[in-house]
Parts: sequence; structure tokens; C-alpha cells
Amino acid sequence: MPDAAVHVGSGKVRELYALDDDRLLLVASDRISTFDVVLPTEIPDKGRVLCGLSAFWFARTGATCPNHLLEIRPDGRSMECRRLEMLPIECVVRGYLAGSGWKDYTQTGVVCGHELPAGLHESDRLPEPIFTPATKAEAGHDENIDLETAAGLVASERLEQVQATALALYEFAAAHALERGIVIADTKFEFGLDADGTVLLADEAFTPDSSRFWPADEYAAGGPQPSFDKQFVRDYCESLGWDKTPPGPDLPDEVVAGTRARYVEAFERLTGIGFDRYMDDPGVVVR
Ligand code: PZK
Repeated sequence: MPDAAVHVGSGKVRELYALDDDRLLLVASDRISTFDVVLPTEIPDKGRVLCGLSAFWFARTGATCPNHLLEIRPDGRSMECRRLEMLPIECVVRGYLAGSGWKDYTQTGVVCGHELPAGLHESDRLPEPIFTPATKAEAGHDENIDLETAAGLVASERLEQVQATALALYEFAAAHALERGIVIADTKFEFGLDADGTVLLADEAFTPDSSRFWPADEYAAGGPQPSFDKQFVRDYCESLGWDKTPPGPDLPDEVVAGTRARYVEAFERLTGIGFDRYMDDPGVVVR
């Protein structure tokens, strides 16, 4: 009998288990967070959508960068992956000016050392995508850092390599998504090294939890954009006047159903695969 999986870590909405010395199991739950708080109500199949999307992108970007995916379990939410030595930086690519990028720009005109043109507005598309690394905070928010600081954490040759890889991955996925009506405004990657020192893409990739997905048909720069996946949840929470400190509110059935439908819609648009087919046979996304 194989050894039991040993729990080795928890994220806000994911769990990590060790299978053996070389393999981990990354399990995507149906938990949802908003305004940095995990809510008491789950969104059915959210974890399956995110796991399936990650696997879809891993299968289609393997030529640009090898990745940690070994297989998806039949439950559709658990990914067996290679155990790597993770690089100690978050590799963020921004194609649009939002979140902390917009905040840094308003204060200094600079984002992670990139001097951007004057006069940009919130959510503007950038002249070209920029690589904006961040530290991995144990608690609280990741902190944006410039390339020199990042090079002190991973060595400058390694940084050049992951920067070029991250930009290439973003360009590929953002173009694919835009053809299907979704703007990927920005995205976060994590990379790790295998025993040979090869860089692999790890964690999740191009999911709505690791990226900002915006509906392309509603895109209008000059202010914040609606979230493709979480907007019903945000609107409901705002309508309550909740102060955004834990505990978060329970979600009513119609908000749960509407949000589940948006996750499924993102999956089906991006993959071109019916979500029911994925539920039947999760391997369908990697073939
Ligand atoms: C790894 N995390 C993030 C924390 C989660 C996820 N392939 C890998 N090898 C070694 N370590 C990791 C990975 C990956 N991916 C990922 N932390 C370590 C994390 C908590 C829960 F689901």
C-alpha cells in the first residue's frame, strides 16, 4: 500500500500534501476569498475549475517552459506534481495597470523600477507587458521589488531567465484569452528548480485566483474593472456594508449559483471544453 499523503501546507483556498520525496499533491478547495478574507460559503466546483485551467495551460506552454504537472487525479481538483526547490520570489507580469501596480504608479510613476509614461489611467493597457517581481510574504501582502532586489534573491542570470519566460508565457495566454473574450490583466507565476537545476513552472498558472480576469466586452480604462469571476461576490459584500474584516458573510444561494456559473464560463471559454466533460474525465484538458 502506498504511504499516506502528509499535509505540508495550507493556502487560503488550497492544501499541499507530500506524496513521497519527489512528489507533492496540490488540492484546490471550493473556498473563495474576497477582500483577502476566506468566506464561510463555498462555490461548488471552483477548485475543479482552477485545477483544470492550470492543467490546460501547463499542457499548452510546455514548449515555452517545462512545468511541475505529473497528473490530475480523478477528483478533478488534485494535481500530482514534481517537488521542486522553489525560487523565493513571486514572478508577476502586468499587461494592464491595476492593483498594486496602479497604486505604485500613482505614487511614484514607477512600478518595480519600470518608469512608465506619464498620464496613464487606472486599468490602461501598458505599452508592453512588464515583469514586476515581488517578495513572498509569510503573512500579509507580497511587496513589489525592483529587478536589482530580485537579482539579490535568485542571482541575476536566473532572474533574466525567469523574466523572459514569464513574459513569453503571459503573451501567449493573454492573446489566447483575449480571442475568447477574457482580458488577463496580470498574472503571478512561481518557478522552482528540479534536481538538475532546470527551471520549471510550478504552482497554479493562469487561473482567476493567480490572475486578474476581466470581461473583454466591458473593458473601459479609467477606473477599476469588474472581475470576471468574483464580481457577484464583491457586489453582494459591498451591499451589506461589511467592514472586510473576518469573519466574512455567508453568501446567498443566488450569489453562489451566479459565481459558480462564471467560473464554469471562464473554464469553457478558455479551454473550449465542456465542464461536464472535464468532470467525467479530467485528463481531457491535457490531451
Ligand atoms: C510549493 N507552495 C505554495 C502553499 C498550497 C500551495 N512543485 C512544488 N515543489 C515544492 N514546493 C511547492 C511546489 C508547488 N507548487 C508550493 N509552497 C510550496 C502552496 C500552501 C498550499 F496549495
